[in-house]
Amino acid sequence: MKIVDASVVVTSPGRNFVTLRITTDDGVTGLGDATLNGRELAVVSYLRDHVAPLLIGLDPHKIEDTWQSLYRGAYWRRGPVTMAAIAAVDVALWDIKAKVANLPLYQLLGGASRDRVRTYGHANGRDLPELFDSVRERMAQGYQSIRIQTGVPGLKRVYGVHGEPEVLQGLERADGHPRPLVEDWDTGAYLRHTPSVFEAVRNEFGPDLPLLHDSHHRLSPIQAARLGKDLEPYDLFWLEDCTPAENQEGLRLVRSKTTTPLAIGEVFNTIHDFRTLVNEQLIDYVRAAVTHFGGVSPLKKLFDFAAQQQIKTAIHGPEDISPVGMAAAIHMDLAVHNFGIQEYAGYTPATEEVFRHAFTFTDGHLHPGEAPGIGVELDDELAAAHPYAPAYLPVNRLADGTVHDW
Ligand code: KDG
Ligand code: MG
Repeated sequence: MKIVDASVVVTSPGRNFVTLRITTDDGVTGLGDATLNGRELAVVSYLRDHVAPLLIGLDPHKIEDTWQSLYRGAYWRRGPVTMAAIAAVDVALWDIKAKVANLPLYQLLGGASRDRVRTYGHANGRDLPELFDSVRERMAQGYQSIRIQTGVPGLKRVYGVHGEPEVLQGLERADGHPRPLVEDWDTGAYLRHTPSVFEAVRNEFGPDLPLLHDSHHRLSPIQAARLGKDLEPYDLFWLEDCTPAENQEGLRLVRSKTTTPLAIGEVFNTIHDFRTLVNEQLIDYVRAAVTHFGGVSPLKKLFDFAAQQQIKTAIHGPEDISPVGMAAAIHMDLAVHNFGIQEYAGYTPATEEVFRHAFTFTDGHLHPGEAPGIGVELDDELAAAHPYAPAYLPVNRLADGTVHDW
């Protein structure tokens, strides 16, 4: 069996998605997600110009060898563009291998370790009444664990609250060029406000509902330690990305001051980024995405490494991971022993039409389905009806104009 084609499809059914399709001489196809939010076309070029020509003629079954040759052979290792491109190849090859075996991917990863995959959904509101409505809406959709994000008094636009669709569509074009939206930030106001939000949510929804929160890389270690301590009475499932994720050693201070569980790693690309965090057991959940970590093959190695320190998995699953990347994640979730939770933001109806998938969402739980492979098909005609649209994530500025981590 040989690879005869590797082509890239870019589609934007509400947001941009980049998909690699690998085809074999037997006519078997495999899909891989290569979406890198806000930098999509860099990965398209990496795949089209540099990777696709190398794949033609290779045996699609040689997944590990292909992965190693793309990772080591380029010499320039790591980084989100490289690892998203390698991830797309890896997942497409796993898709092909599982289709040829006539098995859903999870069967090749060791088989099911559970019946279904627990998820969490996103609730947000500018104020408490809006937040409570959002929590009720998520619960009505079946979610049994909920991420809480709110506005902060005095700030106009805050991460996780004001909606990504605006970010995509509301690009400022004063001089004809797209510009990222600017959000504002005040760490003191955030630290003073956030514990009162969780107190109110606990009073409204009781002690049992698992609650999560994402600080989105905005705090220094001492600030993160304070927030973790202040949130302890509200029994969070986790506090996510409390400090900029690359500051691994900073987590020692946070960890020594709080028992609030910590989750980190959605912007990490390789197992090396987790080394100190895992070896010193400084976190409780690894958040890497199949799509940005080089695919299923390296993520399985990370999960096995994390398991030695009783650290659980929590694959990144925002709207900007395509249904292809999500499907691969759900197969891993079903199979690995140290599964923790899966983030699932859901998709727009237009996205569901372009990407038809076997995975299902019922009572707050996902299941990958029993279709051979990862269980996703891409409709090329519908994809072409949604052309690429330039998009940026926002930037964050303090009151005096200083750029802050977003
Ligand atoms: O593209 C950026 C998003 O993926 C990120 O902001 C989402 O932090 C995120 C999360 O936890 O889902
Ligand atoms: Mg996050």
